[in-house]
Amino acid sequence: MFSRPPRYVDGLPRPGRALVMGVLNVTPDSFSDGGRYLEPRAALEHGRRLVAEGADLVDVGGESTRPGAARTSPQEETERILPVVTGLVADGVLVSVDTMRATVARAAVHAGAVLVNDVSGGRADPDMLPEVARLATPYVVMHWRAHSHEMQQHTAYGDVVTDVLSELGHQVEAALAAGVDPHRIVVDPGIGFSKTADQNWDVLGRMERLHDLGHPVLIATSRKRFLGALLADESGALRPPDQREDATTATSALAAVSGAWCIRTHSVRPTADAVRVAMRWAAAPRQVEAGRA
Ligand code: PMM
Repeated sequence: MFSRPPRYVDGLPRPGRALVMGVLNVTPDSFSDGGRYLEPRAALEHGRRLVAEGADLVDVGGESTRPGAARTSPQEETERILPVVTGLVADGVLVSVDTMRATVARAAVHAGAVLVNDVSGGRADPDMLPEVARLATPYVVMHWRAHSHEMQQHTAYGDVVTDVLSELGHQVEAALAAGVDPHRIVVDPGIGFSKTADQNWDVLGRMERLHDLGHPVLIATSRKRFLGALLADESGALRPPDQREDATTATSALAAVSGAWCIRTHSVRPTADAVRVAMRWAAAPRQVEAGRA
């Protein structure tokens, strides 16, 4: 039997279901929405739309992490996200910042962001963990092996689930050692990061094991390539990102019923519906009540 994860993160909402995090990439090159929201006004409008559709948090990112992506300069990354973070915070939106850089995290938190989502889980920037400890914000530690331009060269595992748990466990230990509050740490297995399609499915299929780390779990499968591969046509051509929505809804429901604390998604409305379905499904009594057999 697996243990259930902690259900809450200090300082964030507790709606009694998985939280829904809407993705807002202020980048020219993200794999599914790159270039659409580079203009701050378009980004703000989209952020508001995500909230109207049911996002509990909006995750604002200024650097693409798609496989093969080159890095953005820290200044450029900050300039992309700051007007968007500031605008959404002014509207009362709970904003998360998707960054691997301490300086960008600090600027966003000073502008009102309430969560730092670091896909490198403290590994890309040595200043990140002490900075998050000082900022005292909730922090997503994602399993990470290498930067985007080379991450798919780092997919060698013994047993992928055991290795991801162990490596993620070390990243969490480093965060704790730097002074990050244990009640503010979230873990994420990094679906699509240094993992083949089959390895992503192995991690998802056994995602309850992640609860053994003792922290709430965030899952982000939205529109990712392994869904495109599963749904490839007869010639082997991947299903394109904008036609992976139903698959994303299915993985969101399964992740929520498996105890995910938060689902990160581009398509908020179906994911928000899926987590409600999952919650209701999981709430059904486990035993037949007397007299109803
Ligand atoms: N994936 C992407 C970006 N940020 N953050 C977390 N915590 N987990 C993820 O798997 C993750 C992430 C991939 O890029 P996208 O923004 O285009 O989905």
